[in-house]
Amino acid sequence: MSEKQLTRREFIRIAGMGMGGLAIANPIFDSLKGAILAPDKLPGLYSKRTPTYCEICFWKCAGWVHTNADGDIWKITGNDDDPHSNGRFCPRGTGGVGMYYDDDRLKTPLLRVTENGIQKYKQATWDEAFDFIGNKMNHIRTEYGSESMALFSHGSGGDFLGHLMKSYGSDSITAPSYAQCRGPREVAFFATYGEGISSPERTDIRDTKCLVLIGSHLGENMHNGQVQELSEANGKGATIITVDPRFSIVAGKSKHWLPIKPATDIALLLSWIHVLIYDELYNKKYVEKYAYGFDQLKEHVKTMTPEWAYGITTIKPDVIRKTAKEMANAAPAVIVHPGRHVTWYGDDTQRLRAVAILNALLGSWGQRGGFYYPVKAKLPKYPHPKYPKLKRTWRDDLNGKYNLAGLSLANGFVDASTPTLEKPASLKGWIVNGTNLIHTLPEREKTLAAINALELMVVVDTMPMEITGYADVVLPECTYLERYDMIRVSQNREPNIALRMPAAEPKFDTKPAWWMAKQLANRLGLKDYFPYEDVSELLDWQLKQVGSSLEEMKQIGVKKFVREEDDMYPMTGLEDFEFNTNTGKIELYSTSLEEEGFDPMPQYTAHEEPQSGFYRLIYGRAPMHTFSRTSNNPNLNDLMDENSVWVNPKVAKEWGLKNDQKIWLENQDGVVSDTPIKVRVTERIRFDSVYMVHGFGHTDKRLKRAFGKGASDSDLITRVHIDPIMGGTGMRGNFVTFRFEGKEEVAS
Ligand SMILES: Nc1nc2c(c(=O)[nH]1)N[C@H]1C(S)=C(S)[C@@H](COP(=O)(O)OP(=O)(O)OC[C@H]3O[C@@H](n4cnc5c(=O)[nH]c(N)nc54)[C@H](O)[C@@H]3O)O[C@H]1N2
Ligand SMILES: Nc1nc2c(c(=O)[nH]1)N[C@H]1C(S)=C(S)[C@@H](COP(=O)(O)OP(=O)(O)OC[C@H]3O[C@@H](n4cnc5c(=O)[nH]c(N)nc54)[C@H](O)[C@@H]3O)O[C@H]1N2
Ligand code: SF4
Ligand SMILES: [Mo]
Repeated sequence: MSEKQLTRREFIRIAGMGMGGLAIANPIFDSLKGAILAPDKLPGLYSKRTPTYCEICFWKCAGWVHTNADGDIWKITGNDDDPHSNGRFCPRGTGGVGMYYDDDRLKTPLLRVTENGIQKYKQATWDEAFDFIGNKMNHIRTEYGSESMALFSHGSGGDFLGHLMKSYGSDSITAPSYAQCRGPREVAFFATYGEGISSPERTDIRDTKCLVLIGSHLGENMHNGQVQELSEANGKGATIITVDPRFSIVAGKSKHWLPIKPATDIALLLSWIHVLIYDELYNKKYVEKYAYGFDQLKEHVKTMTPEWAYGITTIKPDVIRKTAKEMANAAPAVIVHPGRHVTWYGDDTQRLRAVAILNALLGSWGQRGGFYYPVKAKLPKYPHPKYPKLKRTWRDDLNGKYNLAGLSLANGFVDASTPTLEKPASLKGWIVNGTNLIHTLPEREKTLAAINALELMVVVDTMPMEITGYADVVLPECTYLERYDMIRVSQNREPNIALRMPAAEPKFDTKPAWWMAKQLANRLGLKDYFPYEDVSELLDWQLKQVGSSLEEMKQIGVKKFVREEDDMYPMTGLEDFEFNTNTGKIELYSTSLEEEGFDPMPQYTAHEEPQSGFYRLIYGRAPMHTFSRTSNNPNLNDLMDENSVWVNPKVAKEWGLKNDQKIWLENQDGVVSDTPIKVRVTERIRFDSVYMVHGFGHTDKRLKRAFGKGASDSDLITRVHIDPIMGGTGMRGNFVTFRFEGKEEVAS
């Protein structure tokens, strides 16, 4: 659908969305037409459009913010030249306006004070806030070394705060998007191909003939370009195979839905590998040319037949064979999708290794319809003095573990901030920017214990989220619609860049992160690292280095460059290629894992099963929300204001549960959800599991719309299974039962 085909029917759908989201509640492809809005090109309605890229999720679609004659932000639409959005925003991005208008926003800096023995926040000026932080950070530097300050950041402001941290003398910078999200995938693909997947994923979905989704619920996982390509591929007749214990929206559009017993995917993957090899369905020439360790792999999976896997996964042998054949028939235009949030059961790197191996056998890596080779524009860094030398790095806190982790671990920082009997904490202060760690990190008790031991806790946020309640100082950031950030530079088929600039003045006494970082630098004697008055000078300088300018980007928003070489699918003609692995080959047998003492080829090991009366807690996304960040957004709250817990009818009958009945969930450790949740009785979930959307169950009363609505999976993830290879937190080994009474005070 392009804006030129905007029909009356779609127009009604669009209108319908604002009135209650009916379009979005429909199955995926209908919903996509309604949900991904075509840009409105009606002339004269808006007086101005300003370029931006979206901050409602990390797909970072580029678009236009439309303001009316009074300068009020009116709506946001996609930028036609943007490869992330192709001119269409998802419902969340469209609803981004609500973030700007949310009257619950943080409005001024806040300082924790104690009055008459009671701790509370007092409104502070920016100077007071920076003086406080500056003093504390100077103290931490002298007393413990600058490496003892850490930054947790998920979002654009991290560029500036990260630069501040490095200038101050710390590389303790982390994000939950690694060890709680895609870390195992990156490590597994790196071990296999010498390259990661990164974001936006390098999956060539638009040209694929067969897409295999393993727990990857595209369509509910609303990463825009990917979902559009899925829709396009489906329209061209691509086969979709979905492996999910839940009948997800995309499962409903799939030729094969494999309702796998949770936590057994490795067995299915190994049996697929078995079938491809022993039924000689794999791409022999490709494997001979590029792969290392085929004979060992063949031996390894010898007994891992579909019959073997059936006993583990509950997927019938003939279905396993049939689906393996489907993949082979489509090869090399086939994608066994690596997913994105993959920290499930602790053996996640090995599961993703099995996915990577399967793709290698099908010859899909480096071929059209499989995985392409992405490129990125190169923007030179703005010159600044050298960062100080570090006495220790984040890796030192891991005590020699997780050497294959490419990035730092947020959970590792929590451990390093918690003093034990054996040693004091090595991290003493946190700046937390754009991440609601209370809902984001599993094992909340650990996070709280770490926070409790800190000497300084600063939170930079736009909303009074739970994490802000633990800060010594809260710094209110203006929303992405009111600020500049760094130029978006991300991988894609063609190099491209996108600009975000303010479409309106910051509301209240809020400021952008670049300004905060610069002010703090002044307090810390680091002025020279921020040698500009306004960040627009930096952006203009950078843009001019690549033949553009701020002026030009303000007009076009997105600039594409020409891909210099024709090397998007380098394995098409079996050309020579040296992979960035120890052997220079695709490693079916991983020498780097072996060197670190891990299984060089994936093994299936059984995971704990729910006790009687308990069900595995699984979770995912809803198309109209992003994690916990959007639940209070007036526009998106209007579309969906609470989550529900999906319960199989058999289970519901056993417990006497009815649709819409409010219950509490209690986990294996006796922890009860802070808030109640409505029951949804549905065949779409297996009898051994329950499902809920992550991001609800807020307990901060300052979030007027979201407070007490639905429940949080995070309340119940008190147990994690750490991936021994890279330290990710497997979060799906928790089991819940139902309780009919709970904490009433939040239920109001
Ligand atoms: N239980 C459970 N835990 C999970 C997941 C799950 O599904 N279930 N998913 C995991 C995954 S995949 C990921 S990637 C992470 C995501 O983890 P987070 O990114 O921490 O997720 P959010 O809950 O959206 O928290 C975002 C915070 O940023 C704030 N914010 C939004 N916009 C801005 C801005 O412009 N500036 C600033 N300064 N702040 C802003 C929001 O108000 C909110 O407090 O969570 C992981 N943790
Ligand atoms: N609308 C929306 N879209 C988003 C986000 C958002 O917040 N909102 N967040 C984005 C981010 S950062 C990420 S990381 C992605 C995450 O999205 P994905 O990577 O697609 O998915 P997951 O969260 O890993 O998986 C959720 C699915 O896994 C299924 N599942 C649970 N257990 C198992 C199992 O043992 N085996 C199998 N095969 N399936 C299982 C669940 O039923 C559910 O359908 O979404 C992205 N897109
Ligand atoms: S996918 Fe949606 S929420 Fe994410 S960046 Fe794009 S428009 Fe924004
Ligand atoms: Mo994620």
